[in-house]
Amino acid sequence: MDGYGNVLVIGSAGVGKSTLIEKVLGSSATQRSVRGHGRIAVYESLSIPFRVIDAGDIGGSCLARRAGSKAVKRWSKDNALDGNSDNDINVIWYCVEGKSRKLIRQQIADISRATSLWYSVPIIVVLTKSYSQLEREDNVQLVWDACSRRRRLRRNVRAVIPVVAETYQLSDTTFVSPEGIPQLIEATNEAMPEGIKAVGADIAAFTLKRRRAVARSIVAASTAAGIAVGAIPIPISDALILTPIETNEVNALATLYGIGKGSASKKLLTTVLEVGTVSTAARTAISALKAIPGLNIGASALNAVIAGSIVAGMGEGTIRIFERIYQGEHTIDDVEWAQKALESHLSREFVEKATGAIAKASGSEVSNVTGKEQRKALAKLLTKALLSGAMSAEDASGRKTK
Ligand SMILES: Nc1nc2c(ncn2[C@@H]2O[C@H](COP(=O)(O)OP(=O)(O)OP(=O)(O)O)[C@@H](O)[C@H]2O)c(=O)[nH]1
Ligand SMILES: [Mg+2]
Repeated sequence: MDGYGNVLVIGSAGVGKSTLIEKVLGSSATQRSVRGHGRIAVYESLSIPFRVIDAGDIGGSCLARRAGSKAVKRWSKDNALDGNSDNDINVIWYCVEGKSRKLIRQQIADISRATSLWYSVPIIVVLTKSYSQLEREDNVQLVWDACSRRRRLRRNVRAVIPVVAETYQLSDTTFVSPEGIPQLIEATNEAMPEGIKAVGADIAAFTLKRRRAVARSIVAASTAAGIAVGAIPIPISDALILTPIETNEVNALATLYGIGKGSASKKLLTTVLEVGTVSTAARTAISALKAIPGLNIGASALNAVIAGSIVAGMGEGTIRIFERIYQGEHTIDDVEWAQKALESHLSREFVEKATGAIAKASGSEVSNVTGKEQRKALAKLLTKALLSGAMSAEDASGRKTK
């Protein structure tokens, strides 16, 4: 591909470079094997206007740095020999683990050295694994402070972005949602030289796709949480038991689609939540699901699957609403429209799909296993049935085994 910008990813072993790249480029990314220098990997995706080059751990020891920069140089040269003109590094993602302040301080000290070869290339500092929401702001400030003391970094560091590339599970029912990927794509495009920059509309279309993938992983994690809560043997008389999970789900989706915390959006969010918890639509959906005849699964599995369905249906309906607001087709003041849209989603299409999924759940793949295994199988089945469109298994599962 010609006319492409190149992003070089630098960071110590295990900071999360591969995970980050995978989530930015999506499952359609192809990895090009790089001639003669196995340690660097080059990723391309048709739907993103830049190449991503994973140089491995070149921030750490002097030796690693030398080997790494040599490999990147060789790549540039080979690329030029192949007749490609776009072999310059245009932007650097410097990855630092955002989990501990001590680590951040240490790794920031290395930025200068690790990037010295690319003297005037813009740098985006990515705080990977930024699981603690409370610390994100302080950590970003910490990085800016550290960079402001060095002239080259002051000039080159363009953005500091806390990222959670994939869902981080805290317990069966709580998790940290992915965050920061769309911001990273936008900031990267912003930092590209003028001739390479993608036009606004292209980037918007691309981040919309990435947002959708992130949204679905939020809903998938919420659904799994709903299943875990539903499996606890207390009767679900109404959907109230799911309120904390749905609140978390809706808030995470709102953040993802840039729906703020002001009073206007508060009304929208409250309304959306009411539809999913106390509304007639939610109750009717639950009774409809409970009334499916001839199910061959135990009471606790049935409760679990109903709870999961409601959370998944809510999530899918909410994504549709937030996407349309994000695209400017509606505003956050269109509360009545949102309410109707979600109610109609929960009452027709959803019940139909969920009924199919639940009937399937009484089949062997779910009823042959118990406990955690069963909950996992249920989560897989529900996200597959209830989240529309082309959601890849990777997007749905959140955690990928390596
Ligand atoms: N839940 C979660 N796990 C993450 C995230 N980022 C990284 N990890 C985990 O951290 C570990 C290391 O991540 P990698 O992406 O392999 O790190 P890397 O920088 O490519 O590591 P090397 O290739 O060895 O240098 C893996 O087990 C990842 O699953 C994240 O955002 N969320
Ligand atoms: Mg890796």
